[in-house]
Amino acid sequence: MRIAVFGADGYLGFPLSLCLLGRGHEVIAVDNGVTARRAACTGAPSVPADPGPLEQRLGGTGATVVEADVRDQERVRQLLQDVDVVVHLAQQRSAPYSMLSPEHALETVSDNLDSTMAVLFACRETGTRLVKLGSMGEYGTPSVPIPEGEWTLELGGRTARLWFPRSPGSFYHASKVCDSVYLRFACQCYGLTCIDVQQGPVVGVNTAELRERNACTRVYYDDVWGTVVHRFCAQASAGHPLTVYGRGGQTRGFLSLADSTWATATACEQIMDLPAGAYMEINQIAWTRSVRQLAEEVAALARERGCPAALSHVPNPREGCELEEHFYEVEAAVLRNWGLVAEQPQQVLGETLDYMLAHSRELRASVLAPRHTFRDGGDTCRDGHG
Ligand code: USQ
Repeated sequence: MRIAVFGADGYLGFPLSLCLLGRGHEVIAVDNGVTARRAACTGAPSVPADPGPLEQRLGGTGATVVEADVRDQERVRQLLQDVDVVVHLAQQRSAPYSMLSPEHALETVSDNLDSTMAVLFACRETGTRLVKLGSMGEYGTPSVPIPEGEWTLELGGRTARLWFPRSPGSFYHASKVCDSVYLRFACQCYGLTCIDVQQGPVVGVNTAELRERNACTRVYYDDVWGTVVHRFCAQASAGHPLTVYGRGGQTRGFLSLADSTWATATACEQIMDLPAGAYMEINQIAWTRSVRQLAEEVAALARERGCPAALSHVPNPREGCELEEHFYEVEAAVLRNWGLVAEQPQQVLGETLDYMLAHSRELRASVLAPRHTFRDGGDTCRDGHG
């Protein structure tokens, strides 16, 4: 199949492109380099700091690399001619970034909306099927199990198949809710075919294809772009306490980078079997952990490697926007049915820690502690990072 990957230079996009190529697909890898520029503005280097130009990193694979802004409707229409499936990853993907200031909130919601609308209308015209990366954070943390797809509501003696209620915890997550609303409607109205992948935080630095090419993806560890496990591993490697926000009972559904690329590549193949007009939601997670448990596991692995790692419960910068103790259970039957054999947390955490230890000299100490809160919405950012 011909598959376009929008956001191919990101943490997920690059390994996904390699995975699709490995499965024999033709890949059009599209990016405009904005994530690296945004990260530079918040003083946040990735590890490695510069993995090199995408064209070079995909050299010899047969992938077509295109520099393009996917908010540009006309450009997206051209790019999707004769493309079977597009994977849309080209969005602002950090919850903390979206909470830095009113400008960052607006940038997040408008960029994410513009790109989704451009992709949606191009798909309508070209008949390209869409695999869209959403977020488990669309649902928040309700005190009941989160179903996969629609659920049955009984009210007033009647029943209805409805969407599960959304409860986003940042403007970023809210932008993902909007994406889902527009895409579901476009499937119903225009006969678009879409898999909306509600994914939990992705963990890890490696996939089979990255290992084979001895290549790296962009891994962030700072308080704006770094996700929790990458931060804990970087902190342990740099001798910094592991910053558990608040009580640390925040529980999420995680999966490894290798499992995420496998699952998204499988979605690209499975979507061809869906009837036109189908809108399918999947919950892309493999295992659940609380933040506190993760910190304890990373600290234990670090101690095994001779690093004296300690936990520090710091005031939660997301106070008021997330619960620190809650019930969390997620239905994730689709991935199981597709045959995912998930990598185990112990292995993924150990590998990520070893990666950070190997790069410990590159780690920037100033971005390891939280610098911004969700509620102050801008002043620290303006003061600290212009
Ligand atoms: N946390 C800590 N200490 C830290 C950093 C984070 O305790 O140093 C906690 C946060 O308070 C939060 C949890 O860890 O409760 C997860 O935070 P995160 O930064 O790892 O992930 P999040 O902001 O939720 O966003 C990430 C990705 C996003 C994706 C989302 C899936 O950046 O693109 O959509 O995970 S989900 O979390 O299910 O919404």
